[in-house]
Amino acid sequence: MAATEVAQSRRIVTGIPGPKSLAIQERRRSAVAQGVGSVLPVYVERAGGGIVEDVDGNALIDFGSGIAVANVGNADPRVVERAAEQLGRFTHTCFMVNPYEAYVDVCEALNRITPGDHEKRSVLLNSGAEAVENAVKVARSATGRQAVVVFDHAYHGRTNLTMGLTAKNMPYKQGFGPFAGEIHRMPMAYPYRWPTGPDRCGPEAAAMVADQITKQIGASNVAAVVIEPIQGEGGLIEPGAGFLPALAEFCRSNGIVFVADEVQTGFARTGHMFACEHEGVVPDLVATAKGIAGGLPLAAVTGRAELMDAVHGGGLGGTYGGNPAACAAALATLEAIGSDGLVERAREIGDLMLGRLRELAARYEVVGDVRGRGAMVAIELVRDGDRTPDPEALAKVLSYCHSRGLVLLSAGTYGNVIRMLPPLVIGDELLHEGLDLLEEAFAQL
Ligand code: PLZ
Repeated sequence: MAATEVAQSRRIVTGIPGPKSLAIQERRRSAVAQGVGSVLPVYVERAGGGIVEDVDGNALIDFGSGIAVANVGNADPRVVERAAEQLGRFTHTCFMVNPYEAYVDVCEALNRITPGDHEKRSVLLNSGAEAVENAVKVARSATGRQAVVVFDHAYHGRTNLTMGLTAKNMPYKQGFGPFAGEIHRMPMAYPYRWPTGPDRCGPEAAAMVADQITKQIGASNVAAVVIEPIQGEGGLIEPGAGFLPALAEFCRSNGIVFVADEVQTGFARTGHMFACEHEGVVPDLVATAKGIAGGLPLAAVTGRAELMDAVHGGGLGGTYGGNPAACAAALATLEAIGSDGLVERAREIGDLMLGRLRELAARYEVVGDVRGRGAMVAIELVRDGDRTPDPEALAKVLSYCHSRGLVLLSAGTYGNVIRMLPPLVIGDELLHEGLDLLEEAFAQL
């Protein structure tokens, strides 16, 4: 059965996880390193549209997209066909040995669709972490400077450099140091938790950051400022209005490379092709991955030609970067985003979800904040009538939803944010049904 034929309805026929999943889970215990977690250990048989089907015949509603990857849906037939055609011709030659056209096609497409109409270049890689790490390499090489500025609540990956860039210790960093030097962390413009309120958050945070960079590091020592235009793992934090433009301007006037980590926000997810567009920010370098290739591993750094081309020949690369099947999948994915109108669809999804979540917030005090853009939305759970994070309530809500067949993710430095990232091809009925389950979960609390 092709993924397009996956029936678009929830179906629960066993306990969650069911007996077949539990049997695999048992084998997993003695085969897979236990450091690797799984949010909802039902083992997948097929997936398509807004549904993930497991080996026991359960059909779950997908509010995760494999962490913002399956934006065009799982196993989209156009993506599958294009990748399969490529696999049938050759699987790998290494672009650094014998290059191929699809790599160039993907770079041309990225150069065209990323913000700004300046001359650009791209390099293709395998993962989001690798993209962020290469953006830092480019920035350091082009500026001759070393310092990198990142933010509270940031997530940039699990390699040594990107662990250092990431804010949260558990589970990402604990015991894995020492970390790379010259990484400087700044306050984040977090509207819900800004002491003087959300309206003053953006400008005040920008002024603080500019002051701290100047006083503590020296602006002329900073190679790059790296930021997620909406923080994902850190709790889906949309920076206070004006923060990103002010930061970009500070970078411009100090010769600092402004790097947007669009790994989670990219490719129509937020109702723009890239989240930076929301405030008209044009980054010098953009790191992308996840949604770029419909589920195949691919990542990229795209940016100003003079920065990208400052790196010496042979300075960038990797054996698998820009694998031909992943490139073919990316080309089909980018076409699908356009022809299916997924940027607009992401906005519709956001309107529908935010509307219902605000109703929820009005009824339940535990819902402290509702936020997000497009199909990247979240609620932050708090207790005691103030903003004390409530990770226990989150655990209960997630467990209720998981057991009834809704794939739902958590996030947040304090583990108290429920994050929703449905595939952009999900239908309204499934969205409503998923939100009904969420509502039930709050009623049960
Ligand atoms: N930058 C903004 O969101 C990956 C990580 C899940 P990789 N986010 C999901 C986990 O626990 O490992 C991410 C991101 C942002 C970089 C990355 C890293 O992307 O493809 O996982 O390396």
